[in-house]
Amino acid sequence: EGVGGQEYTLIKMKLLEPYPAKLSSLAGKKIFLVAATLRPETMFGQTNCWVHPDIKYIAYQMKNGEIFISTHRAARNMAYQEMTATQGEIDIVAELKGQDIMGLPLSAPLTCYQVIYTLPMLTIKEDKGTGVVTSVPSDSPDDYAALCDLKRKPLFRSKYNVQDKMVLPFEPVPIIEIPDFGNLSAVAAYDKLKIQSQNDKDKLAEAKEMVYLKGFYEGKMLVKGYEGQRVQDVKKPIQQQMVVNGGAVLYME
Ligand code: A2H
Repeated sequence: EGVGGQEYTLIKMKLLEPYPAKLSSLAGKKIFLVAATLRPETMFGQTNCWVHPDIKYIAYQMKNGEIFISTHRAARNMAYQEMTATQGEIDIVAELKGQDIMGLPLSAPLTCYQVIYTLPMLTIKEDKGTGVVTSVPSDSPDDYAALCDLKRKPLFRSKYNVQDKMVLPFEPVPIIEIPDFGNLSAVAAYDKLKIQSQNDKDKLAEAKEMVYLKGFYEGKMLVKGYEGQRVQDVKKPIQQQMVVNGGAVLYME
């Protein structure tokens, strides 16, 4: 544990009011679920936000008056990085379980969907990033598999109190073209390997291997403003664009 290692982009996904019971005392304040990603250039394709129903999260006060939601572990890292309201400390305003923040509407940077929802992902690790993951099913096999699970299984949705409207209208968005994989590389890899669910660990690892390096070196952007540019060339500029516009912050762990 500690600071200094991997740099992540923290995507700020703004919670829309009215807030749920456990956060109702925070009405009028800006609350963000923050998701750690290594792929800022894919944020044009966000379709939802993943939280684990059984993981504990906290809401806490940041330096600029905003409130972030993440695991306690990530909050501690942010405290060390002088991002929280009191330097080195965490001012907790709510303690939550993933299920308390399931099915909530969010506004996220760059995505074409005006409102996206928090949905359950059972493979989230408690000890990585913030415990909150943004979902880009076009380019992440894990995200596509988890979204397919929810779309196919009404019982899985109802178990976690997720409504159809939070899942069914959301389709992967073509944002990056990769030779041999087309414009929805995660979908192509998922189909090719006949992946069955988000728990298909080995095949998902293989799918990731298939698309990542090739995507980084040969992937070309399809989105407006970046058309035809290489993934490796737009990563930093797109990260910076979000940071400047208040949609993201940098975070180390
Ligand atoms: B990535 P690394 Cl498009 N549990 O973001 C499980 N997965 C987590 C996590 C956690 N606690 N925290 C972050 N992640 C995911 C985008 C993306 C990502 C794309 C393609 C691949 C990809 C959209 N989801 O990651 O072990 C986040 O998903 C492939 C591994 O630190 C984050 O980036 O390398 C990535 O894993 C960080 O994993």
